[in-house]
Amino acid sequence: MGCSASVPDRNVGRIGGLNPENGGANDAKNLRVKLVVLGSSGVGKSCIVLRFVRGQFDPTSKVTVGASFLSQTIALQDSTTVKFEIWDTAGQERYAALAPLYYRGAAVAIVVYDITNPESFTKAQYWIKELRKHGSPEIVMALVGNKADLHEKREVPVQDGIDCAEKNGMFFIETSAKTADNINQLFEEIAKRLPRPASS
Ligand SMILES: Nc1nc2c(ncn2[C@@H]2O[C@H](COP(=O)(O)OP(=O)(O)OP(=O)(O)O)[C@@H](O)[C@H]2O)c(=O)[nH]1
Ligand SMILES: [Mg+2]
Repeated sequence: MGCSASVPDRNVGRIGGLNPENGGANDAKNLRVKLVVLGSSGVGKSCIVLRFVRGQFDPTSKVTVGASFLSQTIALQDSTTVKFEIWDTAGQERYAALAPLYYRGAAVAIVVYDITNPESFTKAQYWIKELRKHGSPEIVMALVGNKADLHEKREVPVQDGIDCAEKNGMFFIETSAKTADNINQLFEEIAKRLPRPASS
């Protein structure tokens, strides 16, 4: 795997990947996690977040400037609640230098590409490398192939996504923010994979 992530040194009070300094959990039943969404411009990051948080799809979604913040809480079957504090980053190249501000200290990273756009898949691999080098060592990472509704225009085979995720110890899923396919599943699977604080 060769993960050479550097460890942020502000780890005091840290519980697994949940960093209280960044709004992490401090209660075994009510988790609060910082989540960052990364990927090329136009892959559908904002639409995925909007679908998850508001249940809506915006076909005229505007490019994100800097980053936007939204939060959403879900309840799991074991009665744990997870509050996702979501940083939806801007994919345009001019904002690339800002990304560390958002992924630093994040407990979860969702790396998104568009299944109709191979360049976005290449860029996703760049973000994965970046996260492994500079993200938290315990970060939970998901690789998401979005726009799965456009299957007739598919250019990135499902297997390529599966292989890339497996190689990097990530969870993989294809989604459609347009049809809502697998959007809730994405966040539920992430929630299940979060390190839990030991109950005292
Ligand atoms: N067909 C289809 N279109 C989608 C889907 N998700 C997003 N889109 C469209 O793709 C375009 C870009 O979506 P955004 O969510 O704004 O993209 P983004 O990744 O946030 O882009 P930046 O903010 O520039 O980084 C919009 O026109 C959306 O309507 C999807 O699942 N299927
Ligand atoms: Mg956006």
